[in-house]
Amino acid sequence: MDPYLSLFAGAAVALGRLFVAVPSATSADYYVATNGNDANDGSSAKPWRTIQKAASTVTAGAAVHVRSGTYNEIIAVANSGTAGAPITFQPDAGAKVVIDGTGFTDGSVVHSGAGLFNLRHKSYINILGFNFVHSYGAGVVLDGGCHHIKIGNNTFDSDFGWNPILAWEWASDPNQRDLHDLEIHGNYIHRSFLPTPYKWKYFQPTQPWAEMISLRGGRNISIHHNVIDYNQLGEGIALGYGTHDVQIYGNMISNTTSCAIYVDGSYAGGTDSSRVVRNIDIHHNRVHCPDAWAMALANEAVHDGAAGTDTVNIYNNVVYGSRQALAIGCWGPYWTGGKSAYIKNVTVINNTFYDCNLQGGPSVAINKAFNWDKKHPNITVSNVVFRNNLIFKGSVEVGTHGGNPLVAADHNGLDPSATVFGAGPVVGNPQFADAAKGDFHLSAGSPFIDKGSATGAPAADFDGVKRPQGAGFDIGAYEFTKEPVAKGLRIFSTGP
Ligand SMILES: [Ca+2]
Repeated sequence: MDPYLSLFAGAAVALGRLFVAVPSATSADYYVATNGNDANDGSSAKPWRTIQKAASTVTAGAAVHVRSGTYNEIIAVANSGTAGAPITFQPDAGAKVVIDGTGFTDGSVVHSGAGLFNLRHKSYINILGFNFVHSYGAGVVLDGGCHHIKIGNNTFDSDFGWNPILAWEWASDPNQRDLHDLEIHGNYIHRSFLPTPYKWKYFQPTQPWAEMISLRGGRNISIHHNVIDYNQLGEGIALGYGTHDVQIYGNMISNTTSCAIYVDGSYAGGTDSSRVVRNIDIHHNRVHCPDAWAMALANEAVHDGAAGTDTVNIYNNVVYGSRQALAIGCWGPYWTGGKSAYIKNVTVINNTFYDCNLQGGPSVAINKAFNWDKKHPNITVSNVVFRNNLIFKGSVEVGTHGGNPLVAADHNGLDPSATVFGAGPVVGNPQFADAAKGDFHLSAGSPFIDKGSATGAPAADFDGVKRPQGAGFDIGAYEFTKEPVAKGLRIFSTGP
């Protein structure tokens, strides 16, 4: 793990726990223990043996308490909770519970894409605090029309053949694809390869490519305070297929490949052109991925005319030591070719991007193809605002095919060695507090203090410090304060 991230990983998980729903005193409590018996009644004195027994039995209002131990099973939940009476699955107080999928292979999973803990068309369920290890497929799977689900404070620290957390709308019946109101928070994910005999074959025959948190459809979703510190092959957080109204904030992502936060406007499920990826806010995330793009707005455009991204706000993110900080308009219709797509109405304001050209090229590429992305010009990028961003040890490049995508580019802080970009740039050394240790606060005397624009600036900075301080708005993710901010306490503030 990145040393700076390791410093705060515990804090993130701890803060994530603040969001845990505590079952009410009126909950019906059930217990599972490794010395239990599924013929028991599930009481504290007579616990069940398997989590599956609980998942098959309990109804709305139940709290399932699992006692310490390793449970070698895969689980499918039978019943939903209700708005006033959710069902919660969690370790018993102080217990450490491992859900281990060792031995379960393709023939034994519930259906394609299944994981260790499976919800299909279920609602009002909380899955909190488990340690998932060894899955031939996914980890926690929300399938079809799931809603009002919380996946919080779990650990996925092992080999997974597919996505540790997957929420998708796949269902044979279109009326069962209503996925919404999800909260995915405080999870820790460190995913290694499966050993060769277990390599997942769902998409690729030889490589277990996987997104660590994957949304394929759905709306009203928050993904916050998760720590993803390793993914040998695949993205960190990825969404597409018409997913909309999503908040991605307070996450820390390091050492993924491909892309840490990936927004793909394509829709793989048909030709429904209404399925636009839209209203996505990406803020207060911290990313360090030497082999990956930190953030990318892409469009693989699997189906012509059914693909688009509209309204993405990217602010108060800190990215450093990465392959590239941000790409807008990339991974064009690369896979199928010849299809068209659009990305429009994007704001990129008050981010800090440091040392993000580790494999050449610019730190920020807007409307600009990769060398191998031959069909990229089929994406039309438009209406991009790029303001108050600090780009040091890196540059910004903007392509103009289809017209200039920028409606405003101003008040950015640039490296003296980079090509001057946009209106009213401020060029200089930002004088970070301690870049080598990952501290990108500005020091007194930084040329970027009070030189930003008020227009569109977030009301608070990465730490939650109100903007502006002093004589004006600063450039970058941090607003300079004379008194040091209590780092580690406020770093995960959600801002405005
Ligand atoms: Ca200021």
